[in-house]
Amino acid sequence: MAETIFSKIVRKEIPADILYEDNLCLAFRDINPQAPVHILVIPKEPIAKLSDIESKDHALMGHLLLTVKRVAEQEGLTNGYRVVINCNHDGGQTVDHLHLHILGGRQMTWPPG
Ligand code: DGP
Repeated sequence: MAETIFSKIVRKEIPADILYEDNLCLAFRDINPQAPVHILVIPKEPIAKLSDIESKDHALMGHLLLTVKRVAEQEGLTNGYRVVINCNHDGGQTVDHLHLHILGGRQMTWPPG
């Protein structure tokens, strides 16, 4: 897949406000926050989008969700939060490196735009 800005963040070639890191993933604050707390959780492996994951990725996907829970707790989102994965063009995805948005710190509304 084509290189994205998120691969550069993984390699620490550009700065990001990193909140959690392990051998599989990274969590950092979104540069354009849509809520008081807006964090992105990404796999270090550059999977482009959700529709590209395969059976071999099932443990990684579970790890990403457990990381969402860990980081949300770390951020004190005890009242809840929203997790969003935008997939491909119609999903509103703008960076072609799989990422989970954690949005919190305010009441979310439904339906999303
Ligand atoms: P999406 O629309 O789901 O592809 O979301 C991409 C998000 O990535 C968007 O909310 C803004 C964020 N973003 C884009 N470039 C950067 C960057 O260089 N640093 C950080 N921290 N976030 C970025």
